[in-house]
Amino acid sequence: MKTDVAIIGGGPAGLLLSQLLMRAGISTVVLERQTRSHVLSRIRAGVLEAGTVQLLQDAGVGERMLREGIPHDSCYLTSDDTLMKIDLMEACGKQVMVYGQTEVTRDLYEAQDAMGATILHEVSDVALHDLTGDAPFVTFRHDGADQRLDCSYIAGCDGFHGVSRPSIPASVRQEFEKVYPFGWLGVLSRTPPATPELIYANHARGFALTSMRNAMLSRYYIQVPLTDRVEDWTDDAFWAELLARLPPDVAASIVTGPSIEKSIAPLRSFVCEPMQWGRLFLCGDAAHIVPPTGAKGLNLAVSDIFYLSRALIAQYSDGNDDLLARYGQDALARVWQAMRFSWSLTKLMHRFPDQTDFDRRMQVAELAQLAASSDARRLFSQVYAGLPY
Ligand code: RFL
Ligand code: PHB
Repeated sequence: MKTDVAIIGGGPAGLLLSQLLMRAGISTVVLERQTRSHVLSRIRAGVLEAGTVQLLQDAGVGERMLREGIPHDSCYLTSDDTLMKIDLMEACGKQVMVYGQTEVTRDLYEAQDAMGATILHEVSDVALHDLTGDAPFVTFRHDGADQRLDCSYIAGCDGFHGVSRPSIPASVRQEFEKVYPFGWLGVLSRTPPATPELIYANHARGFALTSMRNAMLSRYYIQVPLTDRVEDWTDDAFWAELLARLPPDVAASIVTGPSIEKSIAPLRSFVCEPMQWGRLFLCGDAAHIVPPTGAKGLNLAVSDIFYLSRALIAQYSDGNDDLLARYGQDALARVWQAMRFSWSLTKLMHRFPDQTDFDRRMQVAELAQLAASSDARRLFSQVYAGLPY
């Protein structure tokens, strides 16, 4: 098999890259370890930045998102039951869009099918070869047979546990990591959302978040110790804990119901440098992980794809590889800004096991500054709604 760009991973990053490249006449093959239904069963991110919304439209996959997505002009932060509105529109002139990662991925699969894309599912033993030469190739098993895919470039879009990042020699790779001492227990329920806007709550019992997918689908999270297992949490226990962490009037408006998905995600900040090695380019979670506070994970995967698709299209259309040579540099500049924002919002909104009274006063002071200063709200909103590419 032969293609221009081999894409490892058929999550949102890999599919969006394939979609943008195919529209520019560049051939791709996507290799995905899981079945399509498995990829589409993962409940993850929910908030799209303005730039993500634009790029999805440019990729020809914006129609359903514009019809069914919910534009949000603001979000709320609470601290010990005091509610603070951050008006994104007023602060920076941008909105965000609530539209689930599952739906983005579904739209991408449909658009790719319509274009006759080659997406191979249930591939195993993927290995990358000759990355620093000008004829790299990928070997893998599919349908019980060993296969070889020759290509000009490889995009590593295979998430945090994929094979692409470890294919960069350990001697050149530098990894930056921070692991947080808690996780998020998330519940999806077929109930109307509590409030029109998202609420990030800092409470003495721990962090909580109210979010949604649509008018009849709510998404809620609570901070839990890393030792908790999802089986330990009955629906009743989850709802009781969520309500206890929200201001009483918000808690009173929550409609509870059976969970249709329940999972615990640990919180981690992680960056791999460089993001490129020879003909291999890392994108999305393969290169970096953010804690979900601030919803930057999916949006960063999309901004990586913006930089990489632009660079590959320049290379194929006029032979100019300047943008490809600086892909990692361009992507990382934005990655570190989102990294700082997610880390800082995580520190601001969670109760840490070793938190002192002094640390708590620092949170209170920072929240007071956000409440008092339109400059502080502007800086927050510019990153929350999405820095420009
Ligand atoms: P993905 O979505 O992980 O897709 C990678 C794909 O690569 C496949 N794969 C392989 N394929 C072939 N060969 C291999 N050896 C392979 N190894 C892996 C995988 O099966 C998968 O289909 O990465 P991508 O495309 O970079 O997209 C990034 C986003 O998915 C991610 O940043 C966000 O979902 C992060 N994230 C969240 N972000 C938010 O903004 N808000 C959230 O609420 C939120 N919740 C989450 C999350 C990430 C989670 N993970 C990864 C554990 C909840 C979880 C549980
Ligand atoms: C979600 O709706 O899943 C969501 C929203 C905001 C976040 C993280 C997750 O910061």
